[in-house]
Amino acid sequence: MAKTITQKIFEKHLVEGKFEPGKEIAVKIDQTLTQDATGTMAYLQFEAIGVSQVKTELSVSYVDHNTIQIGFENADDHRYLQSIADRYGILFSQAGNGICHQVHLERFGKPGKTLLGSDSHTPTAGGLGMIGIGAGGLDVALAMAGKPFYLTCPRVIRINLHGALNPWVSAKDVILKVLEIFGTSGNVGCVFEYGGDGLKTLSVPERATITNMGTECGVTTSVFPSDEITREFLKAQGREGDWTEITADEDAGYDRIIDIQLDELVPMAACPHNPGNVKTVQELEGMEVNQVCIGSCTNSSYKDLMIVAGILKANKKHPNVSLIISPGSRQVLSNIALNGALADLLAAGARITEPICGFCIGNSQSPQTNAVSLRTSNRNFFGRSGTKDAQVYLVSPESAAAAVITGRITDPRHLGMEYPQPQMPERFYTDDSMIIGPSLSSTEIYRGPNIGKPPSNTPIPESIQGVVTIKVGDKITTDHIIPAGSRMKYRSNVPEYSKFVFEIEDEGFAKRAAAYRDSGRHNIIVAGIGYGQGSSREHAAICPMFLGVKAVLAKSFERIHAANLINFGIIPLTFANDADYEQIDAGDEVIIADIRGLLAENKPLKAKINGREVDINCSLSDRQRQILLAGGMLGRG
Ligand code: MIC
Ligand code: SF4
Repeated sequence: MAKTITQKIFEKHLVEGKFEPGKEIAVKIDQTLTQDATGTMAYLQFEAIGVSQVKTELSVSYVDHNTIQIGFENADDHRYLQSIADRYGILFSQAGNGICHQVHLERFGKPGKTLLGSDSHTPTAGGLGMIGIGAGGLDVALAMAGKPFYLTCPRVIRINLHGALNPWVSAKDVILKVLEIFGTSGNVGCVFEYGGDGLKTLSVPERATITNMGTECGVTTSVFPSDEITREFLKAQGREGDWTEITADEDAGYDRIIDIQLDELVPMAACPHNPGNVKTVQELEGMEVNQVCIGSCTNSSYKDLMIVAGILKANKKHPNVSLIISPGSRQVLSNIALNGALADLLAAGARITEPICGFCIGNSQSPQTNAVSLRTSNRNFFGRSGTKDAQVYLVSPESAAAAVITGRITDPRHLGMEYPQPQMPERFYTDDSMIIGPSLSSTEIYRGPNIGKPPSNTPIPESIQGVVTIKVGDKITTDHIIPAGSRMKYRSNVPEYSKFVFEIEDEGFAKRAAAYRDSGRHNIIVAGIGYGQGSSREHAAICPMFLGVKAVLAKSFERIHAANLINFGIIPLTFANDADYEQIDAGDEVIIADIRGLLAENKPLKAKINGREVDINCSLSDRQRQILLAGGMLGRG
């Protein structure tokens, strides 16, 4: 039978189940990655599991998110992570070595392998022909302990790219087009698999820009074939030996096929406050711009920065624009330093940061009041820049650089200059000295005062008796649920971090929820479609759990967040009739009688909300129901 790339890789890794879309399967994980903001909790959980060494082929712990280090908390976490890596057999990529996804692509990704990462943009690795999946830290901890990863077997959507991009149009415009077609919700349980004659015009980092932002559509992952272009990239990294060819069979069947003509694409922008609000740059032309941020884990590769340097060479930034550039990795930064492009960026007026997440997660470079900020990163959620009033537009490096010069949103095709076509080095300058190998000795684990214990839940109660503590709308992101930015330094300290749950939606939430919890009532969150979009941060489940949230009743959930809720014993419920959402208000009393018994027997559920009967669903596998009944994964022992 003819097979897709997705099916081929999944089937090679199947531990339980068959490749039947919609059914739960378990797969073997070859590689894992963690980053520091999710990693401390993941390793606390890994320690609690109690194995002596990681069981994967490769596990890498990156430090790239919390590197601002105001106060002792971040540095203490880094020391903790380094000592854990040393003891348990994990490679440790130190702060300053680069953003996890970019470094992983450069140094470790291998076609045909599976990668599970405690970061939602782990699908970046799909640019190399591997299956990279984002998950909560606990799932990654389990994978490091040698356990399989459970997921719904995906439906595969083929996206054929035809022709070639015109000058000034690039990979970011391709994925923004894909976002325009698919939106940011309703794609749970799918994989985007790319094909078509246009692939031969796209390098691995360009492909990785596309797979990186597939995450914004909510798909399980995105994957490209591994071909001669993949081989060339690995060769330039000194890793040709890691190459294998992976292609889809000619007649492979897909759930849906989409065709995109690359030469018809134009510069695009995702408008505030969602990556799915796509317009053409031309439609926005002329809008004054205050800040331009280039980099993050997407569009921060050597080629991206060389194009920007080519555009800005012999130009100065507009005086009213603050220009921030965050290279994706120390490798990228070193290569542009060695070839002189860094000097061109500095001469144009760029502020170069270390290769970290930085501006992308709002823990530095927040823009001025009411700013228009153009960014090449992947998320423009409300409040994510660190200010509540910024209008963030996501664009390509070309469109970003054009605005740097003019001070206004500008279609880069209107700059009237020649499109820079940088030569790719045959061999990148590489230096892995900031990736520390483990000694596997009985290293003492360093625990600073910021590091608490991994919290766990109590088993699901007989009945739920509580209150709708908050009612929120559609597409609530994990940034709404628990902000990152300046609050992210409390990732290892759940009681402290929990004070900020729903901070940007409703400042009173945390206190109210804690008071209900302390008076013995359960907290219930009511939400619209796509609840939990965005990051993999399991704190969006752990902190509500700490505040006594027992269930979320939503029209629909996004994949990673739903899994995190289950892992921490919070029941993800959906409306049988979405219209009931309208009848519910914050403060309504909720009773779900005998929920424990009904869940155990997989029987239909009913809630009584403000005295009205509401039909609700809890569509889970047997395994998931068992986890929930135990109060989450850690409750299962
Ligand atoms: C993000 O882009 O939102 C993050 C910060 O990388 C998160 C992980 C986290 O919250 O630590 C993600 O994408 O998973
Ligand atoms: Fe870091 Fe931003 Fe990428 Fe998340 S999306 S990993 S915060 S650069």
